Amino acid sequence: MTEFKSGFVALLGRPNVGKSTLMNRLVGEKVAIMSPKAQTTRNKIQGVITDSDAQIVFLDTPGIHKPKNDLDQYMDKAAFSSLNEVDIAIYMTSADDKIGPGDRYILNELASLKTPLFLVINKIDLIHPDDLLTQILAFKDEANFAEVIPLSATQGNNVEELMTEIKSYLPVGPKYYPDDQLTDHPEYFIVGELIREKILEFTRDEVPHSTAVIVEDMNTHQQGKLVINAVIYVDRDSQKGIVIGKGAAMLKKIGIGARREIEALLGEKVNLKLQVSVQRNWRDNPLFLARAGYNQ
Ligand code: GDP
Ligand code: MG
Ligand code: K
Repeated sequence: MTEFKSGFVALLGRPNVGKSTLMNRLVGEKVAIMSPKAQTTRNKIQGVITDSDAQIVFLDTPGIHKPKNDLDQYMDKAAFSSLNEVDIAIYMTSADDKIGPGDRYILNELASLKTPLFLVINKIDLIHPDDLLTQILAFKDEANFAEVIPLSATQGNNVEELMTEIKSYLPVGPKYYPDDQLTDHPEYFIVGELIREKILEFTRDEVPHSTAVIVEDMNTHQQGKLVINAVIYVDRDSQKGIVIGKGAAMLKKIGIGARREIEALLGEKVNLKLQVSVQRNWRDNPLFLARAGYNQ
């Protein structure tokens, strides 16, 4: 019997190389939610795969995959250094894109990582195999890749191979997320993120970074609606005031916006019940972070 493995995988790459498509294929539609908004400084979970022998948590690392022409934005050292804390970093490109200065810059930055770096060349269905070889050779000189995996996220070619390679690099480890949250109810975390995204969208700058959302339960139905209880945690009383708003107007707005997205995600009517609670310095509280599903 092999030991259970688990770990964190950062998925990097320029827009449109197919990161979301790959996530959808690997994890399933429900879990691979992409936010159109710029994210906070925290790593954002893109998806979690739990099977009988491993749990893989895919993270999106904001601040790295910025548009090519915006080289200054790549200089986000904090984002790069967070890559030292993951188990595998994957740099994804598209087979029909030539290697460019943006790729070179980012790969040069990644060179100092201790983390194993995979190159995933997506969209191989779009090119001739000979051109794939040219691509691989062009990239190979730019970094010391632990693995190079060409695949097609839409067709599914070689996606299993990627999974096998990821697993072979993961350490033996625990399930970070309990089964009931991620196999039966992968929605818990994602629903929390959808609520947090609405807070991000509607409140002032200081608030979103101080906010965590924990979905307490989403098991019962009342009057044909799924009842979801969630708690929004903030650092300070003043932030609680902002999130609730005058006459609870802000909380209502957050609730309505989030409910729409949750209903679209789950495909059913939802009664979303939100509470706001002050939890001072929650970012320094490992138990709280684990419960909220954040790894830092
Ligand atoms: P992201 O910005 O990196 O998340 O990219 P998306 O997943 O949104 O994909 C961008 C576009 O590329 C979409 O139109 C996808 O359908 C397409 N795409 C993704 N993977 C493949 C692939 O393997 N082959 C082809 N032909 N198109 C793909
Ligand atoms: Mg995407
Ligand atoms: K959350």
